[in-house]
Amino acid sequence: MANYLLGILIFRSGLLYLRPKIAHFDQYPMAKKTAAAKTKVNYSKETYAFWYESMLLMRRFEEKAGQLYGQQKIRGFCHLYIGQEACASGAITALTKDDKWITAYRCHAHPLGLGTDPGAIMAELFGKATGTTKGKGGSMHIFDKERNFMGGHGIVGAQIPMGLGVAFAEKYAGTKNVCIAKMGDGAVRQGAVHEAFNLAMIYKSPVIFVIENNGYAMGTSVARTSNVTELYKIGEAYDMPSFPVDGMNVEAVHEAVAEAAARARRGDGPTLLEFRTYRFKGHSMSDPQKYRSKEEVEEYKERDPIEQVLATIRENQLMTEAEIEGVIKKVKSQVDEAVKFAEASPWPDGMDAFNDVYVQEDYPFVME
Ligand SMILES: Cc1ncc(C[n+]2csc(CCOP(=O)(O)OP(=O)(O)O)c2C)c(N)n1
Ligand SMILES: [Mg+2]
Repeated sequence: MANYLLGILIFRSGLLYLRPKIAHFDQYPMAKKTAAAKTKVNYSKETYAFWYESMLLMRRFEEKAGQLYGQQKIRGFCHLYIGQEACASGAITALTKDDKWITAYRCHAHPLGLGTDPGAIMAELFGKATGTTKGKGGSMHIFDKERNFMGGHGIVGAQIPMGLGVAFAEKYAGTKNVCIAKMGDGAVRQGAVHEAFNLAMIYKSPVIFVIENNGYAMGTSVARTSNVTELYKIGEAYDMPSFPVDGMNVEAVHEAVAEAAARARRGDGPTLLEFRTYRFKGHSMSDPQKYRSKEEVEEYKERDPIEQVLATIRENQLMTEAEIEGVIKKVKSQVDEAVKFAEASPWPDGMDAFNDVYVQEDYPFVME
C-alpha cells in the first residue's frame, strides 16, 4: 500500500514537473513595460476610442454570455475570447469594410467589433430564430455576410483553405480586398493549413494568415505538440513573410495587420502573423483548467489589452473621465438590450431546418 501511494506521489510530482510552462512572451518585450513606457500616441483619438469601446463591448458581452450559460439560457458549445480582444479590434482598424474575415469557433468578438447587432449574436447563442444564423449555428457559427464575416468554423484549421479561397476570389475578381484568415495554435499542424500556405505563396494570394497563439489547444500546451514553439517560423518554410506580434497590445496588432494588408494589396502575396495572446477563461464552458496554474493566469492578466489601451488613453488625455464613463454605460445598455432581445425572440420553426441548406436553389443532388 505504502509503495502504491509512493508510486502515485512520484508519478504526480513527475507530471507536475513535466507540465510545460508556457513561455510565449519570454523572448518578447513585456507588453506591460511597453505600455508603461509608451506615452507616444501613434493614432487618432477616434482610433483609441474605438479600440477601447469595441474591446469593452466584447468583454462585457462575453461575461454576460458566461453567466447566461451558467443559467442554461445558452447551451451547447461556447468558447469565450476574453483576454484576446486586441487580436480582433487591432485588426479591424487596420482593414477596410470591404476586406473579408474568417476564423474558428471562438468567434463572438470579431462580428461585435465589425458592427453586427449584439442582439442578433446573443439570439444566436440562445438558438433563437432572430440569431445571425437563424438559431441553427449557435456560438461556433456566427456569420454576417453584410459585414464580410464568413464565420465561425468548428473544425480546427478548416477555415484556412476556405480563407485562401476567399482571397483567391478577390484577386480573380480584380478587387484590392484582402482576406484575414485566423486560426488557433492548435490548427497549425493540420495538413490543410500547410497546403493553403503553399498555394497562397504560389498564387501570391491577398491573404493574411493569423495564428492566435494563446498557448493552449484545449488543455495541451504548444510545447507538448510542436517542436517549433515560435509558430510564426512555420511560415518561413514557405518563404512567406512571417512575424510574431504582441497580441495583447492593440497597437501592435494594428501595425502588423496594416503592413500585411499593404503587402497583399501591392500584389506581393500572403503574410503569416503569430499573435501571442492568452485566454483568461477556460477553453470552453466546461474546462476545469488543470493544465495551468492560477498564478499563470494572473500573470497574463497584467497584460490585459483593455487596461493597456485605457492607460494610454488616460496618460495622453485622449478621452475625459466623463467620456470613459459614457462608454461604460453605453456598453452596459447594449449588452442588456441584447439579452432582452434574445429572451423575447421566438424559437426557430422545426421545418426551417430544411431551409438555407444550399445556396443554389436548384442544387442537382437534392432529392424531392
Ligand atoms: C479537426 C478537429 N480536431 C479536433 C477538434 C476538437 N477540438 C476542438 S477545439 C480544439 C483545440 C484547438 O485549439 P486552438 O487551435 O489553439 O484554438 P483555441 O481554442 O485556443 O482558440 C480541438 C482539438 C476539432 N474541432 N476539429
Ligand atoms: Mg490555442
